[in-house]
Amino acid sequence: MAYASLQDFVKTLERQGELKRISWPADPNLEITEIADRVMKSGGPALLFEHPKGSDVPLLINAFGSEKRMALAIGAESLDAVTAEIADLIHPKVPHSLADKMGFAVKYGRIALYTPRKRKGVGTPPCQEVVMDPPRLSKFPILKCWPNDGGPFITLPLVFTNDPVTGIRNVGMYRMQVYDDVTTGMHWQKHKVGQEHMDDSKGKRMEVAVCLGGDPVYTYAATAPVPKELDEMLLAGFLRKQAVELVPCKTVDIEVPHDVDIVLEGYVDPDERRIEGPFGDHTGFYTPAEPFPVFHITAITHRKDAIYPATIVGRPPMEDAWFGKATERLFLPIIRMQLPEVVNLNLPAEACFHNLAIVSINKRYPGHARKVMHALWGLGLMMLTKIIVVVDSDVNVHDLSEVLWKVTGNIDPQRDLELAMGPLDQLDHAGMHPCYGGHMGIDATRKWPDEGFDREWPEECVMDASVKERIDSVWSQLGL
Ligand SMILES: Cc1cc2nc3c(=O)[nH]c(=O)nc-3n(C[C@H](O)[C@H](O)[C@H](O)COP(=O)(O)O)c2cc1C
Ligand SMILES: [Mn+2]
Repeated sequence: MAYASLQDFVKTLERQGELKRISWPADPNLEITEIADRVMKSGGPALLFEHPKGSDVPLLINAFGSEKRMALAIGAESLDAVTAEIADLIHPKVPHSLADKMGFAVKYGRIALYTPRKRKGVGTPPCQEVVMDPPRLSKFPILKCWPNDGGPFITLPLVFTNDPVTGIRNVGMYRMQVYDDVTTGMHWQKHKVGQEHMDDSKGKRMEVAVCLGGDPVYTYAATAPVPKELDEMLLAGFLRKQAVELVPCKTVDIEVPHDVDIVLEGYVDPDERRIEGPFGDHTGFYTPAEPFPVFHITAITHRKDAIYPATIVGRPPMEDAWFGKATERLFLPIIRMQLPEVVNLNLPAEACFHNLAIVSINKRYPGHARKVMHALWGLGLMMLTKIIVVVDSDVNVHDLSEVLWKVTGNIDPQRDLELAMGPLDQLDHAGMHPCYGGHMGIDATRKWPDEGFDREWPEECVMDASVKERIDSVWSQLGL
């Protein structure tokens, strides 16, 4: 379902008991982090700080911070429901009856309806109700998150750029350090599409628009690792079952969703770099200050009732765990398109998503686990996965106790490790080189004779079904 605005989402969360309002004037300088961190770590609600110190714009945080809220944000009943929907889209049942055929046509016809389009309404679009003169970032309660941070930064920006060659839109989430009222950093990392657009702009200034808020599905879409050819706003339209309606910016040739809360318009100059950071990062460590591109603001527009959306990153689990979990569930059917042997996937939040992937497979031939490791390292941003653990299909990848039992028991480290080199996440602090270093695969599947294992693989200890039934029937009498 589509939300008319971020305000609308706030009301939905409130109705469902998922949001707390805080009228105490918490300071965006560190205090909001301390409050939000405690609430995130304990699975608490979304928080709306109505009067953050020093700003008259309310701040929303932890709005995506549970499975229920993330599902609500992307318009789904649950994250697994989205997996099923995407699987159905990719593997449609071949229509036989007339009714099936009509359903088929309706389903695929609808996708065209989800393509982003120009705004239907007339008059001033909500996101341009106020044109700030002069533009002033200090109006907003931008967080300084951790004591040794290089300054405040915008934590949930939706960065819109157009491919200088093909014109295809990209929306990514890249943090933006605030340098002054009209200048910020632009932390698109080496492997990200924003950086690629800048590389392809042949030294010319590249226009950028940054949105904050609006339908929360836009925020999820900006974090999704979709292929470069696919517009994140089409994904957003598909998830919310309604096309995203776009309006042109005032000073740059970029279109943005009409309903977002705040728009920062401006440009980056491919030749300019400025020291960005250090910042406490989603790895739970500070990542060092480094030169990154600079974003110059040419205009700021916003809704009259704008809410400033924010998150914090730090030692996991944090709110961003749910962005990762939504991606894990949405992309599982897409991974299965290329690797049908994959049964399930777990990217544990504690391992920051790119440090560990646990994958279960239907093993069909010797060396199959290693084939899956290399295939995943060749798939989009999965290339950054430091450790891949492969287990048999009967292992529940989400039960870390079961995974640890099977992995430690099933491997001979001399035989079952696959060591390779490859790209690493730019935030990885341990790699041999920045952005490049070791990858490890652990083949924790049962070993087969044609993999050189000629002893018998042991049987698991499982109770007889008849004994279980008998004990079930007397269980209540045992007082246990
Ligand atoms: C809260 C949050 C903050 C993020 N910050 C950054 C960042 O500063 N730089 C970056 O390159 N990616 C960051 N990411 C990850 C990207 O948004 C993600 O890789 C996305 O797929 C990039 O989009 P792209 O493939 O269109 O470049 C962040 C993700 C989240 C959830
Ligand atoms: Mn993208």
